[in-house]
Amino acid sequence: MIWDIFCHVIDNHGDLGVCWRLSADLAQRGHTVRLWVDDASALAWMAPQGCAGVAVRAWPDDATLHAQAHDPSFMVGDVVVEAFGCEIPEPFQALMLLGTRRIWINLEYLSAEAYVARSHGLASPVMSGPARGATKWFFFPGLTPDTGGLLREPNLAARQAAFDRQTWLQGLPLNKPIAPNERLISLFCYEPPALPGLLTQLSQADEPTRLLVAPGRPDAAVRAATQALGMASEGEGQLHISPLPYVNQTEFDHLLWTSDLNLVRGEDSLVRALWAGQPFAWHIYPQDDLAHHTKLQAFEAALEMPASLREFHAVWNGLTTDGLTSLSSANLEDWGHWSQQTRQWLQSQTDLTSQLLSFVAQKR
Ligand code: TRH
Repeated sequence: MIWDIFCHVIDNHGDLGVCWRLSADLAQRGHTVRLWVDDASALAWMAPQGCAGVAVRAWPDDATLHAQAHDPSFMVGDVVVEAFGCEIPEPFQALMLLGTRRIWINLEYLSAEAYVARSHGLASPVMSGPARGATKWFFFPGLTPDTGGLLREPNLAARQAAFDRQTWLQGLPLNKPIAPNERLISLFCYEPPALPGLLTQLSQADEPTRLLVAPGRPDAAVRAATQALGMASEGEGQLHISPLPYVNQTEFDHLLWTSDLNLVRGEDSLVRALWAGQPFAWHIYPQDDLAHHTKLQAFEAALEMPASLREFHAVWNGLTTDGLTSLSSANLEDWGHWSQQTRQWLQSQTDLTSQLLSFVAQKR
């Protein structure tokens, strides 16, 4: 099938990260995808190699849409996906009504809250605009079989089985080589209030830690925290800080598979941390109305997270100002055990792209 996927980048990298991953997964399963995006700049590092079968298109302006409307060779895809509630331009909606029926999917954000299973797969009648009377279908990613599932490419497990951690580490551009006994912690976060507490804890720990810091907001947050603590920017005591460059999505997986603890954020890196099967903690995207507190608690409950990891999440996400839970070997071992069990449970469910394909087949 031909797919038109619309992505509006609000902030950060998750909107494009998810849309690219879905597009590439569909293309690898033999579909043709046009990814319409208003800011594709992050693809330069996220997916510099592109993907056969995916054409990235600028968000269509009026002139483009006018030209398309008069171009007999242009056909709207069999499936149109509007990601995360972005509004498809009205002239494109008008084109969607011409010819054969298109399936219109509203792909939503991932959550473990109860409304997800209730709303997944529901029809949403279009009440106004040129597509008035048409139907959109809600498609909700989720953690249970009664939702749309999680993105998981068919070759992921094989890639993971063939991965060699040591070889990969040797190719990582670092400010100081990693010692054999160093623990590796990857950091991809916003501005966690407990970041200074984390740096202090790691610098005073019994064993040495290498903090591998993603560029952008995580790097800026670590710089601000070291400055506030009067700590050297490369760390002190048992902590050594190494800033990383942006890497593509495949390499980002390798970082998560390699690290002894992954501190991830947002939506897509959370899912990749789940597939990595290593201990991880989530810095949830903060919302002004504190809706992220409920979302975090639903996630913890759905995945039956151990109490010590919930405590870490509460402090890391600023729900409490208590001291940060210790990243002791015993805790990491516990969290690793839980993470592997969780991965196994999630792997037993059908992945998002397979579910989306079945859903579309059923609605056509
Ligand atoms: O960037 P994010 O914080 O995106 C967020 C969330 O999606 C959130 O739910 C949404 O509301 C908000 O954006 C607007 O985190 P996320 O979702 O993990 O996306 C990051 C993407 O960037 C992911 O696909 C992984 C990718 N990535 C790389 O490929 N290489 C890198 O070096 C890094 C740091 C990230």
